[in-house]
Amino acid sequence: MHDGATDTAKQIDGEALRVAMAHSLRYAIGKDPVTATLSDWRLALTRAVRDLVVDPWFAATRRAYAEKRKRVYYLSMEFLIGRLLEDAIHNLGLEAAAREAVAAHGVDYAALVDDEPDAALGNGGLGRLAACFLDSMSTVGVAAHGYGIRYEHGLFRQRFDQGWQGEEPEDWLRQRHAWEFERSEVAYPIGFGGEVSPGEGDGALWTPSDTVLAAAYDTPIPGWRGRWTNTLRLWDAQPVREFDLEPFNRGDYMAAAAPSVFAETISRVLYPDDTTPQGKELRLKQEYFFTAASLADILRRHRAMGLEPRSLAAHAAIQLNDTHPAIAGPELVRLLVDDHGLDFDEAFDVASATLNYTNHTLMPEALERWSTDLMGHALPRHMQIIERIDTRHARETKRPDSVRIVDNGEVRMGDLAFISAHRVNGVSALHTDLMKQTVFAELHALHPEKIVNQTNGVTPRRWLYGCNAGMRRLLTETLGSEEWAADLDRIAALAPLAEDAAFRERFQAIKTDNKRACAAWLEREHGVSVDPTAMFDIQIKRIHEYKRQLMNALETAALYNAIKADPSAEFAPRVKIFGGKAAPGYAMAKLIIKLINDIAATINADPAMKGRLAVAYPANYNVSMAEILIPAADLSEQISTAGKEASGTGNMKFAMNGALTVGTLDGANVEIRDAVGEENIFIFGQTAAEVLATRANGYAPQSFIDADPRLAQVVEQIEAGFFSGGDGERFRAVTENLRGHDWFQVCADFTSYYDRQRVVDDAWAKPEEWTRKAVLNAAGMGVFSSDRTIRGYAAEVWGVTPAC
Ligand code: GLG
Repeated sequence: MHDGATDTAKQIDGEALRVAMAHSLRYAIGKDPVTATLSDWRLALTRAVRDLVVDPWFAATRRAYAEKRKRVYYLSMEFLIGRLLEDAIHNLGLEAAAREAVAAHGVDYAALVDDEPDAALGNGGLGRLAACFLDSMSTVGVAAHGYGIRYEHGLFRQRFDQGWQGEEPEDWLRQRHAWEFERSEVAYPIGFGGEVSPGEGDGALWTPSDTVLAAAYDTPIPGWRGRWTNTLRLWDAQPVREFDLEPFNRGDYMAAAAPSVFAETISRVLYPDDTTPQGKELRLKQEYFFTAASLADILRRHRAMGLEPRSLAAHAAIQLNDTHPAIAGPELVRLLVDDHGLDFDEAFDVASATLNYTNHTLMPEALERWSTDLMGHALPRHMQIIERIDTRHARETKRPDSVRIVDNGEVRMGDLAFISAHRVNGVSALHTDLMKQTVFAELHALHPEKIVNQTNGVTPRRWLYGCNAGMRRLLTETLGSEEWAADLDRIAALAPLAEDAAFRERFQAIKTDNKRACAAWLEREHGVSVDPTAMFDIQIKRIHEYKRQLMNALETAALYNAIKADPSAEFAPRVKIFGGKAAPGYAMAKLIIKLINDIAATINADPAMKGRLAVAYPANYNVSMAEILIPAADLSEQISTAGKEASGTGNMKFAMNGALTVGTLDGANVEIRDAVGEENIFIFGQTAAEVLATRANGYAPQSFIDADPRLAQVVEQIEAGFFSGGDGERFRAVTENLRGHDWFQVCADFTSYYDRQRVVDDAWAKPEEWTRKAVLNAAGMGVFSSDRTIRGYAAEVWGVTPAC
């Protein structure tokens, strides 16, 4: 690892960048400075910065070829990349120059950066992980391509109508996407449906009934200081021909445009549900579309290097991000057998030596299954190959009945991915253990070498260096250079400084500044005013029952009751902040959003709560909002039912920025506790094993409600319409569920959670001690850099040696 900021990135000063910006504005954007809008200036700066990325990008590509580097292909249905301009500026060390250049044009830098739309091509953790991995693969120098879909509409925009979630389409591509390079010369035909007739040997001839084109768009992803740069290639679905001439000539213009409507639908919109896949034909087509295009591209590149298809695994490792691209197994076999003449067994050996699969959830409803009818209809040749893979596996493992990919008229994509993969990984130590014991128990017994753990991480460039300028300066000064951003283990040097009062004071001052900025933003953009000296207690993530935003809301209401009952009682002043979207079809999650907003309205309207308790739920949580909230957090809520959150990654971002965690022993929380020390984290609730035992012993949530009057009171208030203008019906589904089923055991953990929050209050009352813990949290976060994660995949999954 090196120090210093020269490297491959071209150094450029403010004056040179000013000139480059002026040139781009004129000749790339076609605007006169006299009439240029903020967006025009942003596009001009983006183009100028992109120009600086191109040379290091070519250099990395040439080096990958020259050194015959094995390539990594990361196939993901989602890349939640957010904004790119500032990230690139930071990675390339251009911030001072960019600020100077923008100011010289009389434009406000913060406003310019803020003008960029978020690229929201993902739902939540899974998609954001893919984005962090892109950044880390470029930073550590893994020669890689990300492959995904260039959705025209990313995740919907959320608004609140009287506290109810409403959805609006997102249209980030309405403006030109200034980072990408359109590669109209790279386009592959992708077939669907049709007929299969026998071919030679194991081969077959598939004649699809419909075909679309997958057209490539490339975005360069520069790593730290441009030492390495990779490519994110997103596929856009286009018609093979725009028009059917025959109906057009007849004057039937709608029918004439039909092929283009079908094709464009495929990359039109991101499915907005992250845990319950809909068995919709369009979804299957999206999955096949981008997987097939990516594999065609991978094989083309392999052949272009003069290599035989048989040798693919020696030169390429393909990572399947969840089961979404699991059709890669059968598709690769199809290409090798039908197009390249390998026999089936040989082809499957190549495929299963090249592919790897990451599992992100144990919830059975989240593992994809496709009906054999749908699969056989949409992808008839693949259905044949899937059956053959299934039969071969059953024969080889001599277990014909226990594990079948095709079962009960369904194709089980988790099992298909497992069997087609060289390595299968979980995303935290606990999750990987549970994978072995539950969903993949039988397959694990048959293939004990396959499952490995790779605990998630997050990129410290975006989630510390980029979003927390105060901490960046403090760390750089304390650690002697900016290199901590690419070597986060160095942050461990903060640990002894936790005992230094002067250091603590500076650390705390940064947090206070961030909270002030966050409060100003809440006021300006969302019309809520909060006290920046109160504890900022934040839960931001998708709204899901297992993540238990409901438990947080109930605790908030119980705290409100307690303050009302005894105004002199000492509770820490708190601002509870929620952020997150519910899948549009997930009724219970949407009801929970409304409940949070109703509780918020009641509390915020009560003058007795002034300076004591406030609730904010800013609408439309996204990556850019996270970049404002996380640096301002004192307390991070990671309160899922143990055994349900595979890893979590928000938990890491918060701790890195000096927030303390209140959380269950779930996912990566367990490893965070190990890293920061038990006394510096607030753990509560049942363990994963206890959750299972509670359920096995006939869980009766009502008995927990009866046992805790604080919980009972809140549930009764909700039933009486206390928070909802007397409407006792509104939340009936919530309270009936709490009393009757409560699958995620909110009631079982409530008491432990409430009591732990009071321990948090006590800790808040000792500010020096709190800050000491906060410093120790940040100091323990080296291991949660996604650079560490990527080095782990490189060594244990892909068999590649990073270049940097
Ligand atoms: C999943 C899991 C998270 C995990 C993330 C990335 O639910 O616990 O951190 O993937 O591995 N659907 C998700 O976001």
